[in-house]
Amino acid sequence: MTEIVKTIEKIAIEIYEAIKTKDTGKVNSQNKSGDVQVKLDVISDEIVEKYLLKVSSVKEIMSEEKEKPVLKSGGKYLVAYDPLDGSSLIDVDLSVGSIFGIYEGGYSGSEIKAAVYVVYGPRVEMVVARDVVELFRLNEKTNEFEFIKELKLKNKGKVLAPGGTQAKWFDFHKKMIDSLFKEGYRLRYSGGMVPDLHQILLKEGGLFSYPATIDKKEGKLRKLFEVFPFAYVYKKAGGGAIDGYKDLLSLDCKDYHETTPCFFGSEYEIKKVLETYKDKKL
Ligand code: AHM
Ligand code: MG
Repeated sequence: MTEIVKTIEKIAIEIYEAIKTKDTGKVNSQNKSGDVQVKLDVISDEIVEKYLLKVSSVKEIMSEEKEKPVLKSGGKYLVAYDPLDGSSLIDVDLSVGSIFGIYEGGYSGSEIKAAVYVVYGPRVEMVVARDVVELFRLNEKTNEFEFIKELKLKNKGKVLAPGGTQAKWFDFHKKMIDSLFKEGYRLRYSGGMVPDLHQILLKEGGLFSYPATIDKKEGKLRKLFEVFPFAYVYKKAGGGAIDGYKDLLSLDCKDYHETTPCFFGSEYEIKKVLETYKDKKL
């Protein structure tokens, strides 16, 4: 596992360099989820593949940008990753990130063994969740990631990151978000799940939601590359991660690119979501 984390450090440094120096334009293709790819999606995917396929403990890799996994010989870990999450924000110079879920045995919520994400912001930060959740920061002078602190969520936060198209929200979802704002929560939403979830984690509480909507009952965010890794991080940090009804890590995954509604937050806000959703049918 340490070998994988060390490799992700090298990947992060190279992707960050690409973000700073390469063309931020689009390519003429879509990925499996139908998203228009930017050149940096493709470049980042190539960087991750190049490094991870050399790691002896890795058995297989699966990218948000690929149709199916790439296998190698030996190893036991399956690494599912989103090489450049939030890439639609690349041209407006907002923070983006990379997300990695490390699985053993298969790709389901119960088989995730560790999660790592990297935020490319004014600073490059990496969060590693194993038994505990740890924050590291890139020292650009030495090109080393330095340990900063352990991350823990408090029982309740002050910020909300409510995703999805509001015109398509279910009424009960809208009422829940409105009532949280009436309690005094402030809006903190950039449209990149990595910086949005990073903010809530570092501010020690709050709620990120990407719900089922009238037109998309299965939400937008992908289980393997985005949802399970962040569910692992939030649960290990003492918070919760649910699909509205159930623990996200209790879900299976039948298709590599399957999506699910998702809510990540501290205990108080997750309880509110459960109370709101419990008797609602989508
Ligand atoms: P991406 O992997 O194509 O970048 O999509 C994931 C991103 C998340 O970072 C973010 O929370 C969500 O898509 C926002 O989507 P939208 O703007 O479509 O609501
Ligand atoms: Mg993504």
